[in-house]
Amino acid sequence: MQKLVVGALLLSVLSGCISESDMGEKVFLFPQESDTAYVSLIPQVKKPLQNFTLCLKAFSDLTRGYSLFSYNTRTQDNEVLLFLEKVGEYGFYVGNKGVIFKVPPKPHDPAHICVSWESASGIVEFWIDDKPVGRKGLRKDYTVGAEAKIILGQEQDSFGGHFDARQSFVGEIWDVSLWDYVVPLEKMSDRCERGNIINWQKLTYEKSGYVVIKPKMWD
Ligand SMILES: *[C@@H]1O[C@H](CO)[C@@H](O)[C@H](O)[C@H]1NC(C)=O
Ligand SMILES: [Ca+2]
Repeated sequence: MQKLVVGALLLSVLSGCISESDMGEKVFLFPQESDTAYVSLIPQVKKPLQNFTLCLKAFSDLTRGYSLFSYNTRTQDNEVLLFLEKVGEYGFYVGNKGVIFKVPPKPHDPAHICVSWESASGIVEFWIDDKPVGRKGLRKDYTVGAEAKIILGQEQDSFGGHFDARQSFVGEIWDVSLWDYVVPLEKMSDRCERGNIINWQKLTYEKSGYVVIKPKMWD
């Protein structure tokens, strides 16, 4: 299985990453602060996760904290959560336990964020703009639940709800990918990211409230 996926990744590199659907060169734009605008991502497969890698790109000039990726199960808030705590400080949560990664603030550029987690060691590896920011540990031996609501634009405090406008995202998010294994991030090609759980080129989603789909302004 692992070999097949690596093969598929290689193939997509060789074939030059042809877009297969509408979101390929597009972004979700969250134009206003609200507690109603969000996008719910439907995973291609639902399975418990012992290892995963999440990548996304985002632009925002908010100076308060905001949610970038909120994955809740019925029984666990913040099952997986990527949250900007404040400018230059990212929080990453698994099973409602968090670690912080500090990065030099650069508020007016888009950020390319990749983070992986491995249950066997609990190690979280955090990358910004193709550079490692650090490794920390949390929730060793934990398994992330399969039945999840995956929300962009809002931070969930229940299964698919309890949003707070002060934690909402205002800006643009694109190229969201989720894999069910630890991708070697040093080999992550900027343009050929295709997760086997969430794949931007074959995205299934539901959007709600004031969310606009626009062409990418940045790669
Ligand atoms: C998770 O990764 C470990 C290696 O760290 C591997 O031994 C294990 O089989 C993986 N689990 C799954 C479900 O893929
Ligand atoms: Ca929450």
